[in-house]
Amino acid sequence: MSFKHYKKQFIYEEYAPLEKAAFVIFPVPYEMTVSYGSGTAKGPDAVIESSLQLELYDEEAGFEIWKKGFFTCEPFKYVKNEKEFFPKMEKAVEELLSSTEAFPFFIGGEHSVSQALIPPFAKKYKNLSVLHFDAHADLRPAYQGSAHSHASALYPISRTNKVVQVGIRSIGIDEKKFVNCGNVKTFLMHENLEIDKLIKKVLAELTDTVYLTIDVDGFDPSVMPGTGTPQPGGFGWYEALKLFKAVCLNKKVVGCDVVEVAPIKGSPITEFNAAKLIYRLAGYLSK
Ligand SMILES: [Mn+2]
Repeated sequence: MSFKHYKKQFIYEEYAPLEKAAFVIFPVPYEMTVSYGSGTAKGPDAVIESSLQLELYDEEAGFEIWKKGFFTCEPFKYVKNEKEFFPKMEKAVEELLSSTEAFPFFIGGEHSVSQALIPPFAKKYKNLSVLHFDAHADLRPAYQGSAHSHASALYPISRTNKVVQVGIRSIGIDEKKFVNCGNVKTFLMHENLEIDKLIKKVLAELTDTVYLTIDVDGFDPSVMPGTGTPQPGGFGWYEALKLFKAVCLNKKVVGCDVVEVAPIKGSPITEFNAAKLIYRLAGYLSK
């Protein structure tokens, strides 16, 4: 499989060729098991289009991050068939990891896509841990008849790899038994409101090599209102950035997904903020 350049480009029209790019943007507009609000299939394009409104200069990084090279791939073909989608997506990620050293940002799509995104990283990197930023624990073995539900996003990888959860403020009684059990460390939001203390604990729990999965509903809905199943009381913008920066500077972060952006017509806050988040993370990763 060759990775073709998408006609829409993240941040700047002058894209770097894949072999020179420091970052790959991989849109994954998969939407299948949404339980309430729909629209995550439109998330990747909305984020990419919003990125064109960002300043090329990042005021925190102090330089124009786009010059590191962002290669935007064609979106992974949206197949409305779980049995077909997940193995194909996983294979595509494996191929991406073997064809480039560039850091991948996957843009969802619903959170279940992480089930296909993370295993190739777990194969490539020994002792990979996952930082799971989310309002929901997503630890159900299956939900509404599907093991590939957004509510099951982290269950498979949590059977084999360390998963550290932050922002969690919605857990079903049926998934409670998987919380703080085995490989799973869960920092409930209401018990961890002091960000500096939380950061120390998170760094102590993560292994040296980390995959970052960001469900935008981990943020407070005032920051990311456009998402399928919002919950009150999430991370503020600067709190979350402080956490992500600490992880990027102290660990080897090898991949990231930003999922569950469901654009609201007439209010582009969520996709704008998600685009800024990706650009800012790229700055932290350019250290
Ligand atoms: Mn969630």
